Amino acid sequence: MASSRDGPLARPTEPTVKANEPKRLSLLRPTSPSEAGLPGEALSERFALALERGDEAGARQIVRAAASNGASPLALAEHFFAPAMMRIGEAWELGRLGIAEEHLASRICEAAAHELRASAAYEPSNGLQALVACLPGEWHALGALLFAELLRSRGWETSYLGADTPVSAVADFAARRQTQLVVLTGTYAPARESVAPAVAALRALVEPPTVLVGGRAASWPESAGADLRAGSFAEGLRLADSLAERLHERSEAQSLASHLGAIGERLSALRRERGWSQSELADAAKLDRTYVSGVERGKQNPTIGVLLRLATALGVRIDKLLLG
Ligand code: B12
Repeated sequence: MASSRDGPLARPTEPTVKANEPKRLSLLRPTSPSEAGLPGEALSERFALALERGDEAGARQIVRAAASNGASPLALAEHFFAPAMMRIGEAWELGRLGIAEEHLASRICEAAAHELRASAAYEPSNGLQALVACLPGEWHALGALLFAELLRSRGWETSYLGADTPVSAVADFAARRQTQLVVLTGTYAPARESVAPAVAALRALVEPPTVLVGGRAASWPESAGADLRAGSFAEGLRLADSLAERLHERSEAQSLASHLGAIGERLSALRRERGWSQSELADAAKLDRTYVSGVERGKQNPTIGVLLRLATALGVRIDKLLLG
């Protein structure tokens, strides 16, 4: 897959702001030549300020502007959302912001995450199902929400179940949706105790999904039993991308094997109808008998030329072998 989609934060151009728009939108205008020269950085700074001020419309517009001007969803998650929330946490620890402001900032982030969809970097569906949920007892949901959006941007059909999701609900949902990838996230240390039971419940399913533990939980010793672990969004996406590739390769191989098997069965049936042995058919088609045997067992991938010779020898059209 193209690597350019994860490139460094694109430099978005400033969105147009009309003179009569409300004052909060003045956040979008460059305020100094250095900001004008580095609009990506300027916008991320303004996003953090909008969160501190509780300005949802401003925050959403900044993300939308950056996304529609070329910033990838991954770059926005890493350079806008994560550092801005880190700043909110620091301001809260210093007593500069209260719990209410921190809650508001989290909620605005959740709303602004939907603006990532303005990015042209969203890929069409890859036909694979993913599920993202926070471990039981885990209320830090923003990383999970953003990662769910990042998976969507990569074509995964993604269900986001949110904070504090019971293990049984995750397993049940994954089974019903035939989910190929389950992502469990954790930040708060007490959620550690749920990792092993969650992984075990998912492993016990008839078709067990791949389990990725993400966020701070990736470094917890309790997460060692998961199939995949990723501490950063970039690493998580890299693992999800390569899983998607493996799953597609596997399903292509399965599909080829089933086509070859069906062609072999048709060939064998037509030969028997004529009362021929494999050697007789091989002689008529000027092929080796062991090769004909391999085609009948679906073990050979015959060329169109070989199929034509077999069809001609049997006195049928080639589509009789290909389609029945
Ligand atoms: C916002 C916030 C909350 C909000 C969360 C709201 C929400 N909807 O998410 C609320 C108010 C619920 C909350 C509650 C609490 N919080 Co709090 N919270 C924060 C804060 C300020 C920001 C977290 C955040 O959203 N970051 C944005 C995300 C995107 O970034 P990130 O978490 O750094 O994640 C990075 C990577 O881990 C990774 N990543 C994250 N998720 C995922 C997922 C996947 C799949 C992948 C691949 C990667 C990935 O990518 C990110 C970028 O690199 C942090 C401060 C901080 N310094 O982190 C404290 C912080 C996380 N909270 C903390 C604490 C202690 C609490 C409370 C106990 C407070 C209390 N006394 O009640 C409760 C616990 C609630 C619970 N049971 O879970 C501690 C955690 C300590 C610990 N390790 O246990 C922190 C670090 C604050 C501190 N310095 O003490 N909190």
